[in-house]
Amino acid sequence: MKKSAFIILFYLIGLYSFGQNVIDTIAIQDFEPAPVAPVWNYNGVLADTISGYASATSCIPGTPLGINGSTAWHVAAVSGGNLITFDTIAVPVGYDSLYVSFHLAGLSLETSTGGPDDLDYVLVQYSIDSAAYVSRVRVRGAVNNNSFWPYDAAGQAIVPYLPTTESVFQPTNSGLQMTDGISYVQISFPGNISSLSVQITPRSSSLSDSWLIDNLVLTGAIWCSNTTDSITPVVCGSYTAPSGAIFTSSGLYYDTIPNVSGCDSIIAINLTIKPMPDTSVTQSGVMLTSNAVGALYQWLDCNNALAQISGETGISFIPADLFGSYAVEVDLNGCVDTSTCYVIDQTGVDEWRSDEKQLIKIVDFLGRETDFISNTPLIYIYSDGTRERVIKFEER
Ligand SMILES: [Ca+2]
Repeated sequence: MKKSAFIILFYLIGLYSFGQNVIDTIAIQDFEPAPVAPVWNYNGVLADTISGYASATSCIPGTPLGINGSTAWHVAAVSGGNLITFDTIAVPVGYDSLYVSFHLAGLSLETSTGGPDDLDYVLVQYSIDSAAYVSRVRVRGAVNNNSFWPYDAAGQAIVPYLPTTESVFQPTNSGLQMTDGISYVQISFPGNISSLSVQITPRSSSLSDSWLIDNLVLTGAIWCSNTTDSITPVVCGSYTAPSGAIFTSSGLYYDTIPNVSGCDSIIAINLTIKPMPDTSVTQSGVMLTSNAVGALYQWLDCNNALAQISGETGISFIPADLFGSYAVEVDLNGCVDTSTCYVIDQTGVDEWRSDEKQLIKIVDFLGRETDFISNTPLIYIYSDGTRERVIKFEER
């Protein structure tokens, strides 16, 4: 069955917007044996990597050595510093801002005391667009030495890329530093730079002064606008929304698709679904009658590529040929569908030799039952299913 006249009327009623921050990971180094993509590669040799959880004899037994027990970069007893240069990343255009961040813990893995001292540090430097490296953040052990803290300590070192001077972050007191220990470092950059490189140098004077670094990430952020549209489709049968959702009844629906900037386009769909016409046909003798009520009809010749049969636009149809196959195209308020084909075979009917047949009814050429009318072509239908075309002329 073909379905046509699929009428969709789009009305743009309104357009307004609200924003959201779209965050993309441009590069990441998680220090795993098989690092996740997009990998932020580096030059230099990591002093050590370590995974799992701190031992019972450490300063914080059971605390993760990498994020959630994963692998981290570990530096202890490297008095000259373990300088690692993370590759220059070409920044894709379109970001409003960029962030370099990593997670940090300062521990003593050997003993229940100890931990990074004032002279131990993690230095973070950056280079924008291949310019000279700028020393921007230095996290130190406590002013009073022998401090330690896990990845979930509360202290943060969050700075913009300017000024190009070093900011120092460190706790004051010795021992466990859940509040002042710096566990997160972040430097923000404008989105219009072309490339960015970072150097990180953890420095540790002894085996009881461990720096643990994990999940170095370059993040791109875009502030984009959600958009909201409203459409009023009027369709036949069912409706496929822009997202691909299919609706089969009228109503108000909301559909969400990505817009050009990566935010959401939220579409209010005030949907009207019109019913498809009934395409069933009742066959009575040689007469076919569509069961659709109140529609437009066009009878078709199935043996001639569904060609329209001229003038046959009534609800009922009696073919002129003795043998044929016919269908009806029904148009109900603009929703058009076509019936299957029905075979009419009158070759065995001899309407002149049926003595017993009785007239059942008279129909006009639109298939409507009627009384006898003179000077008008009519069809007589008999009890044995045969029919006769009759026109009687009367003088006026
Ligand atoms: Ca890791």
